[in-house]
Amino acid sequence: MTIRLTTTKGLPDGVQRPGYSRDAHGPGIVHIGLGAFHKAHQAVYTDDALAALGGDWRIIGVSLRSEAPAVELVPQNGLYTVIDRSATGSRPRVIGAFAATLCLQTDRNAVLNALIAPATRIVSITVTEKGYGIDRTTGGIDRTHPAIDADLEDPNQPQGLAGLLVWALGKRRAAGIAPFTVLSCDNLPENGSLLRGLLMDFARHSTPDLTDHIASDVAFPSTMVDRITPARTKETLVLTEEMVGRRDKAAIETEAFRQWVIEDHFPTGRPQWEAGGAIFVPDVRPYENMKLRMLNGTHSLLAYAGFLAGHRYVRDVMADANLVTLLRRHLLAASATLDPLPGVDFSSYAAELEDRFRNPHLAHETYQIAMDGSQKMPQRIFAPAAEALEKDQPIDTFALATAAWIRYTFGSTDGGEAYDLRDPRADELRRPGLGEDPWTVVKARLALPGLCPAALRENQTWQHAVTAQLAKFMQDGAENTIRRMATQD
Ligand code: CS2
Repeated sequence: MTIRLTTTKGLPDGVQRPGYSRDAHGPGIVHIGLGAFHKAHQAVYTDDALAALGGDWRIIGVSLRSEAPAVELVPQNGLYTVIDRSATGSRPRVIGAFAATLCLQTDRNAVLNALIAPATRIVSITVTEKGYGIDRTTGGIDRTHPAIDADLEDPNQPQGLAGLLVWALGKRRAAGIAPFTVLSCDNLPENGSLLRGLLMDFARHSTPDLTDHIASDVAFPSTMVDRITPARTKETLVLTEEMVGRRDKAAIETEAFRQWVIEDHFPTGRPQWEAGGAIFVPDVRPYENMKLRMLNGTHSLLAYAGFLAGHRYVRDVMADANLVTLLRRHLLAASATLDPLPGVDFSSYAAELEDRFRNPHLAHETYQIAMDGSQKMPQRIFAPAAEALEKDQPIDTFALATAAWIRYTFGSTDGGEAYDLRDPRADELRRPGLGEDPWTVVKARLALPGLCPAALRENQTWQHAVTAQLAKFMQDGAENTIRRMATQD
C-alpha cells in the first residue's frame, strides 16, 4: 500500500516542494476557514513568499466548525498537494506553509492562544459570504445569524468570526499587544471595509469600549482573490497518489491561473506575497468590481441557467453554443458597467475567462456555484444591473441571470427532480414558487430585505424584464428559454 504524505523527502522529481526549511520559520498568520480555496490560494502565495524571502510567516489554519480539514492535515505534518490543472497538463506541488491546523470545536484553547499570540500579525479569512453575519441593508451585524446571536449572548465564549476577532482584539489591547491586521479573502465587495463595519457594530453591541480601537487602530486591507477551485473528488485523491506516489487525504486540485490584488496596508508587516505574483495597489475596488461582475457574475449566470438546462459541470456549459452566446453577451454587459482600469483590457480579460471556464480538466459543478445565491447575487448581478439601468445600457442578461436564479430557487428541475437549495435563506426563497403567477414570484423575491437595491427593485423596466424571462422558464422550460434568448437578435 502507498505510504502517506508526511515529509517532502523522497518525493518524485516532478513534484515541486517547499523551497525553504519549514522548521526555520515560525507562524505569523492565523487563517480562519480552512477550505480548498485557502489551500489553493493564500497558502500557495505564502509558500512562494517563504521560499523567496523567508520570515516567520507560516500559517496556523483554523476551521470554525468542521473537524475534517484540520484533522486530515495533522498526520501529514500540515503538508498537502495542490494539483494545477490546465489544458497543457497537471502539475503537482506540495505546500509546506501550515505550521499547525486546528478546529475551534476541538482545539479551542489552542485557537484562542494563537489569536492573542504576539507573533500573530495577520488574521486572514475565507469563511464564504454567509460566514460573516452581515446585515446587507445596514452593513452591521445580522442578529438572526446563529453565530452572531450566540456570541452576543456570551462574548467571552466566541464561536463565530465576529465574536472571535473582537474577543481577540480586546485581549490583545488589554495585554498591550499590537492588533493583528484583518485580511478578508472572500468574494465580497470592499471586503476589508465591510468586515471593519461588522466588527465595529459587533463591538458596539458587546464591548462598546473597543469600538473606537477597532475603528482607529486596526487595519482591514481589502483584497481581490481569484482561483477557480472545485470541491475535491475521489479522482483528486487518485490522481495525487499517481503523481506524488503518496496517499494525501488533504490534496486539492485547482486551475493553473491565480490572481491576488491587495491593498498595501499592513502596519505589523506581511509576507512578501509579491514573490508569488500578488499585486499591491492603493485601491482594490476596480479590480474587485471587474472580478465580481465579470467572473463571478457570469459564473452565477452559467450555474443557474446551466444547471436548469441539465449541465453538471461548467465545462459542459461551455460546450453548449447557446449558453456561450449568452455568456459573451453578459461579459460585455458586465464590462460596460466598469470604470476603465489602466493596464487592463476587459475584452482580453473576458476571452481569458472563457478559456478558464472551458478547462477540460476541472470538474467544477454548476450546483457548487449555485449554492448560497442570496449571498452572491447582490454584488454579482444586482449592483451592476442597477448601474446598467441607470446608464441606459443593456440589462437583458442580468435579468436572465435573475430569472434563472429565481427559477432555481423553486427547488426542482423542469423534469420534476427535486434538489436541496443550499442557501442560508432557503426558507424565505422557496415560496411563492411553481404554480404561482411569475409577477407575484418576482415581486416577492425582489422585495426580500438586503438583496436588491431599491432603485432596481422599484424600476418597472427591470421588473418586466425579469418577469418576462421567468415566465418563459416556467412555461417553456430552461432549454427552450435559453435557446430562444441566444438566437434572438
Ligand atoms: C464561484 C467562485 O462558487 C462560486 O460562487 O463563482 O468560487 C469562483 O470560482 C472563484 O471566485 C474564482 O476565483
